[in-house]
Amino acid sequence: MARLRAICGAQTVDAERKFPGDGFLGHVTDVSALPELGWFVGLEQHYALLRALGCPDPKWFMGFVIQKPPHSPGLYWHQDWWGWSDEVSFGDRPPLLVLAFYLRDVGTENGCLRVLRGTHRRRHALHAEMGRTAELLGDDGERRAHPLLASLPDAVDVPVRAGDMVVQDARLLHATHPNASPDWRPMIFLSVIPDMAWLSEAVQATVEIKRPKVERSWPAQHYDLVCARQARYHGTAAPALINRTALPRGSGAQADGATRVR
Ligand SMILES: O=C(O)CCC(=O)C(=O)O
Repeated sequence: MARLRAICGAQTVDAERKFPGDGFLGHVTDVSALPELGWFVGLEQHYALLRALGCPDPKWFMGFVIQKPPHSPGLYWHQDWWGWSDEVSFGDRPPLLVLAFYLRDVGTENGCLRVLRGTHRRRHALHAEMGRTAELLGDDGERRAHPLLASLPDAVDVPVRAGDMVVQDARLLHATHPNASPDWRPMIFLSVIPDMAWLSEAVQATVEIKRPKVERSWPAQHYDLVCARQARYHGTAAPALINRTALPRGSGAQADGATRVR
Protein backbone atom coordinates (compact mmCIF):
# COMPACT_ATOMS: atom_id res chain seq x y z
CA MET A 1 0.00 0.00 0.00
CA ALA A 2 2.81 2.43 0.90
CA ARG A 3 4.44 1.78 -2.50
CA LEU A 4 1.17 2.43 -4.36
CA ARG A 5 0.49 5.59 -2.36
CA ALA A 6 3.98 6.89 -3.15
CA ILE A 7 3.58 6.25 -6.89
CA CYS A 8 0.12 7.83 -7.01
CA GLY A 9 1.04 10.69 -4.69
CA ALA A 10 3.91 11.67 -6.98
CA GLN A 11 1.35 12.30 -9.74
CA THR A 12 -0.56 14.90 -7.76
CA VAL A 13 2.44 17.14 -7.11
CA ASP A 14 1.84 20.31 -9.03
CA ALA A 15 -1.26 18.72 -10.57
CA GLU A 16 -3.08 22.03 -10.89
CA ARG A 17 -0.43 23.47 -13.14
CA LYS A 18 0.53 20.39 -15.15
CA PHE A 19 -2.82 18.67 -15.51
CA PRO A 20 -5.84 20.94 -15.59
CA GLY A 21 -7.80 17.72 -16.32
CA ASP A 22 -11.49 16.98 -16.21
CA GLY A 23 -13.22 18.84 -13.38
CA PHE A 24 -15.60 15.95 -12.80
CA LEU A 25 -13.38 12.88 -13.05
CA GLY A 26 -10.37 14.41 -11.32
CA HIS A 27 -6.70 14.01 -12.09
CA VAL A 28 -6.02 11.05 -14.37
CA THR A 29 -2.71 9.38 -15.20
CA ASP A 30 -2.66 6.58 -17.76
CA VAL A 31 -1.01 3.52 -16.22
CA SER A 32 0.96 3.13 -19.44
CA ALA A 33 2.87 6.26 -18.32
CA LEU A 34 3.74 4.54 -15.02
CA PRO A 35 5.86 1.44 -15.72
CA GLU A 36 6.60 1.29 -12.00
CA LEU A 37 3.02 0.02 -11.59
CA GLY A 38 3.81 -3.04 -13.75
CA TRP A 39 4.21 -5.26 -10.68
CA PHE A 40 0.72 -4.26 -9.50
CA VAL A 41 -0.95 -4.74 -12.88
CA GLY A 42 0.64 -8.18 -13.11
CA LEU A 43 -0.22 -9.38 -9.58
CA GLU A 44 -1.50 -12.96 -9.69
CA GLN A 45 -3.99 -12.21 -6.85
CA HIS A 46 -6.14 -10.05 -9.15
CA TYR A 47 -6.42 -12.72 -11.81
CA ALA A 48 -6.87 -15.58 -9.31
CA LEU A 49 -9.75 -13.66 -7.71
CA LEU A 50 -11.40 -13.08 -11.08
CA ARG A 51 -11.02 -16.75 -12.00
CA ALA A 52 -12.62 -17.64 -8.67
CA LEU A 53 -15.50 -15.30 -9.59
CA GLY A 54 -16.01 -17.28 -12.81
CA CYS A 55 -13.93 -15.41 -15.39
CA PRO A 56 -12.34 -18.09 -17.57
CA ASP A 57 -9.23 -16.21 -18.69
CA PRO A 58 -9.00 -12.65 -17.29
CA LYS A 59 -6.61 -10.35 -19.14
CA TRP A 60 -5.52 -6.78 -18.47
CA PHE A 61 -6.84 -4.20 -20.95
CA MET A 62 -6.13 -0.66 -19.65
CA GLY A 63 -5.42 1.24 -16.45
CA PHE A 64 -5.61 4.71 -14.94
CA VAL A 65 -4.72 6.32 -11.66
CA ILE A 66 -7.76 8.47 -10.85
CA GLN A 67 -7.32 10.98 -8.06
CA LYS A 68 -10.07 13.28 -6.94
CA PRO A 69 -8.60 16.56 -5.73
CA PRO A 70 -9.60 18.04 -2.36
CA HIS A 71 -12.95 19.87 -2.54
CA SER A 72 -13.80 18.65 -6.04
CA PRO A 73 -17.20 17.87 -7.58
CA GLY A 74 -18.70 14.42 -8.01
CA LEU A 75 -18.47 12.51 -11.26
CA TYR A 76 -21.59 12.44 -13.46
CA TRP A 77 -23.59 9.28 -14.22
CA HIS A 78 -22.00 7.20 -16.96
CA GLN A 79 -20.98 3.68 -17.90
CA ASP A 80 -17.62 2.47 -19.19
CA TRP A 81 -18.39 0.02 -22.00
CA TRP A 82 -17.62 1.12 -25.56
CA GLY A 83 -18.78 -1.90 -27.56
CA TRP A 84 -22.56 -1.35 -27.70
CA SER A 85 -22.54 -1.94 -31.47
CA ASP A 86 -21.83 -5.60 -30.80
CA GLU A 87 -24.08 -8.43 -29.58
CA VAL A 88 -21.71 -9.26 -26.69
CA SER A 89 -23.14 -6.20 -24.95
CA PHE A 90 -26.54 -7.73 -24.38
CA GLY A 91 -25.89 -10.89 -22.37
CA ASP A 92 -25.45 -11.75 -18.72
CA ARG A 93 -21.70 -12.21 -19.10
CA PRO A 94 -19.75 -8.96 -18.69
CA PRO A 95 -17.66 -8.16 -21.76
CA LEU A 96 -15.41 -5.90 -19.66
CA LEU A 97 -14.79 -5.54 -15.92
CA VAL A 98 -13.39 -2.65 -13.94
CA LEU A 99 -11.29 -3.25 -10.83
CA ALA A 100 -11.09 -0.17 -8.61
CA PHE A 101 -8.45 -0.21 -5.85
CA TYR A 102 -8.90 2.49 -3.24
CA LEU A 103 -5.82 3.66 -1.39
CA ARG A 104 -7.67 5.29 1.50
CA ASP A 105 -11.01 4.97 3.25
CA VAL A 106 -13.67 6.51 1.02
CA GLY A 107 -17.19 7.40 2.02
CA THR A 108 -19.92 9.78 0.95
CA GLU A 109 -17.92 12.77 2.26
CA ASN A 110 -14.80 12.15 0.15
CA GLY A 111 -16.06 10.85 -3.18
CA CYS A 112 -17.21 7.25 -2.92
CA LEU A 113 -18.76 5.41 -5.83
CA ARG A 114 -22.53 5.38 -6.39
CA VAL A 115 -24.17 2.74 -8.56
CA LEU A 116 -27.56 2.02 -10.06
CA ARG A 117 -28.19 -1.65 -9.43
CA GLY A 118 -28.97 -3.87 -12.40
CA THR A 119 -28.36 -1.18 -15.02
CA HIS A 120 -25.73 -3.33 -16.74
CA ARG A 121 -28.66 -5.45 -17.97
CA ARG A 122 -31.73 -3.22 -17.60
CA ARG A 123 -32.71 0.08 -19.16
CA HIS A 124 -32.88 3.11 -16.88
CA ALA A 125 -34.18 6.60 -17.66
CA LEU A 126 -30.59 7.85 -17.48
CA HIS A 127 -29.57 5.77 -20.50
CA ALA A 128 -31.32 8.38 -22.64
CA GLU A 129 -28.96 11.03 -21.24
CA MET A 130 -25.67 9.28 -22.08
CA GLY A 131 -23.42 11.34 -24.32
CA ARG A 132 -24.80 14.68 -23.07
CA THR A 133 -21.79 15.58 -20.93
CA ALA A 134 -21.09 18.67 -23.04
CA GLU A 135 -24.19 20.20 -21.42
CA LEU A 136 -22.87 19.90 -17.88
CA LEU A 137 -20.92 23.14 -17.87
CA GLY A 138 -22.25 26.50 -19.01
CA ASP A 139 -20.20 29.01 -21.02
CA ASP A 140 -19.06 30.48 -17.70
CA GLY A 141 -17.62 27.08 -16.68
CA GLU A 142 -20.22 26.73 -13.91
CA ARG A 143 -21.95 23.40 -13.33
CA ARG A 144 -25.59 23.26 -14.42
CA ALA A 145 -28.47 21.30 -12.98
CA HIS A 146 -28.60 18.20 -15.18
CA PRO A 147 -29.99 14.63 -14.92
CA LEU A 148 -26.43 13.29 -15.24
CA LEU A 149 -25.55 15.14 -12.02
CA ALA A 150 -28.76 14.26 -10.17
CA SER A 151 -28.91 12.65 -6.77
CA LEU A 152 -31.13 9.64 -7.47
CA PRO A 153 -33.22 7.82 -4.85
CA ASP A 154 -32.33 4.41 -6.33
CA ALA A 155 -28.57 5.07 -6.18
CA VAL A 156 -26.52 2.83 -3.90
CA ASP A 157 -23.36 4.18 -2.21
CA VAL A 158 -20.26 1.98 -2.22
CA PRO A 159 -18.10 3.12 0.73
CA VAL A 160 -14.76 1.32 1.03
CA ARG A 161 -11.80 0.90 3.39
CA ALA A 162 -8.24 1.58 2.28
CA GLY A 163 -7.03 -1.49 0.37
CA ASP A 164 -10.49 -2.59 -0.77
CA MET A 165 -11.08 -3.52 -4.38
CA VAL A 166 -14.43 -3.03 -6.12
CA VAL A 167 -15.20 -5.27 -9.11
CA GLN A 168 -17.70 -3.72 -11.48
CA ASP A 169 -19.35 -4.70 -14.77
CA ALA A 170 -18.26 -1.91 -17.13
CA ARG A 171 -21.85 -1.58 -18.38
CA LEU A 172 -23.18 -0.55 -14.95
CA LEU A 173 -24.34 3.06 -14.56
CA HIS A 174 -22.23 4.73 -11.89
CA ALA A 175 -21.12 8.12 -10.57
CA THR A 176 -19.30 9.43 -7.50
CA HIS A 177 -20.02 11.74 -4.63
CA PRO A 178 -18.03 14.99 -4.51
CA ASN A 179 -14.79 14.93 -2.55
CA ALA A 180 -15.70 17.45 0.15
CA SER A 181 -12.59 16.63 2.20
CA PRO A 182 -9.28 18.53 2.28
CA ASP A 183 -7.40 15.41 1.04
CA TRP A 184 -6.79 13.77 -2.32
CA ARG A 185 -8.78 10.59 -2.97
CA PRO A 186 -6.52 8.19 -4.92
CA MET A 187 -7.79 5.12 -6.77
CA ILE A 188 -6.19 2.72 -9.27
CA PHE A 189 -8.54 1.66 -12.04
CA LEU A 190 -7.70 -1.45 -14.06
CA SER A 191 -9.99 -2.72 -16.78
CA VAL A 192 -9.94 -6.42 -17.49
CA ILE A 193 -11.44 -8.58 -20.23
CA PRO A 194 -12.89 -11.64 -18.46
CA ASP A 195 -12.63 -13.88 -21.53
CA MET A 196 -11.20 -12.64 -24.84
CA ALA A 197 -12.19 -15.85 -26.66
CA TRP A 198 -15.86 -15.20 -25.86
CA LEU A 199 -15.85 -11.72 -27.42
CA SER A 200 -16.56 -11.40 -31.13
CA GLU A 201 -13.41 -11.12 -33.22
CA ALA A 202 -14.45 -7.59 -34.15
CA VAL A 203 -14.44 -6.54 -30.47
CA GLN A 204 -11.16 -8.40 -29.91
CA ALA A 205 -9.68 -6.41 -32.80
CA THR A 206 -10.86 -3.16 -31.16
CA VAL A 207 -9.28 -4.25 -27.88
CA GLU A 208 -6.00 -4.80 -29.69
CA ILE A 209 -6.13 -1.31 -31.21
CA LYS A 210 -7.16 0.45 -27.99
CA ARG A 211 -4.88 -1.33 -25.50
CA PRO A 212 -1.78 0.60 -24.41
CA LYS A 213 1.30 -0.62 -26.26
CA VAL A 214 3.46 -0.95 -23.18
CA GLU A 215 5.69 -3.46 -24.96
CA ARG A 216 7.05 -0.46 -26.88
CA SER A 217 7.44 1.95 -23.99
CA TRP A 218 8.12 0.07 -20.75
CA PRO A 219 11.58 -1.11 -19.72
CA ALA A 220 11.85 -4.91 -19.90
CA GLN A 221 11.89 -5.41 -16.11
CA HIS A 222 8.42 -3.83 -15.88
CA TYR A 223 7.00 -5.16 -19.14
CA ASP A 224 7.98 -8.73 -18.24
CA LEU A 225 5.57 -8.55 -15.28
CA VAL A 226 2.54 -7.83 -17.48
CA CYS A 227 3.25 -9.38 -20.87
CA ALA A 228 1.44 -12.64 -20.14
CA ARG A 229 -1.47 -10.69 -18.59
CA GLN A 230 -2.31 -8.48 -21.56
CA ALA A 231 -5.45 -8.87 -23.67
CA ARG A 232 -4.11 -9.43 -27.21
CA TYR A 233 -5.62 -10.23 -30.60
CA HIS A 234 -3.50 -11.45 -33.49
CA GLY A 235 -6.26 -12.10 -36.06
CA THR A 236 -7.32 -10.07 -39.06
CA ALA A 237 -10.98 -9.18 -38.32
CA ALA A 238 -12.12 -5.61 -38.91
CA PRO A 239 -12.52 -3.79 -35.57
CA ALA A 240 -15.96 -3.16 -34.05
CA LEU A 241 -17.19 0.42 -34.10
CA ILE A 242 -16.75 2.29 -30.82
CA ASN A 243 -20.20 2.95 -29.39
CA ARG A 244 -20.62 4.24 -25.82
CA THR A 245 -24.28 5.19 -25.95
CA ALA A 246 -25.76 1.99 -24.42
CA LEU A 247 -28.45 1.91 -27.09
CA PRO A 248 -31.15 -0.73 -26.86
CA ARG A 249 -30.42 -4.03 -28.60
CA GLY A 250 -31.00 -3.89 -32.32
CA SER A 251 -30.31 -0.16 -32.58
CA GLY A 252 -26.94 -1.08 -34.02
CA ALA A 253 -24.27 1.51 -34.70
CA GLN A 254 -26.17 4.77 -34.82
CA ALA A 255 -24.54 7.79 -36.33
CA ASP A 256 -24.55 9.76 -33.09
CA GLY A 257 -22.80 7.19 -30.97
CA ALA A 258 -20.59 5.10 -33.16
CA THR A 259 -17.21 6.08 -34.41
CA ARG A 260 -14.39 4.25 -36.08
CA VAL A 261 -11.63 3.19 -33.75
CA ARG A 262 -8.87 5.85 -33.68
O1 LIG B 1 -13.21 7.93 -9.44
C1 LIG B 1 -14.02 7.03 -9.25
O2 LIG B 1 -14.21 6.53 -8.14
C2 LIG B 1 -14.82 6.48 -10.39
C3 LIG B 1 -14.19 6.69 -11.71
C4 LIG B 1 -15.09 6.21 -12.79
O3 LIG B 1 -16.25 6.05 -12.61
C5 LIG B 1 -14.57 5.94 -14.11
O4 LIG B 1 -13.41 6.24 -14.38
O5 LIG B 1 -15.32 5.38 -14.93
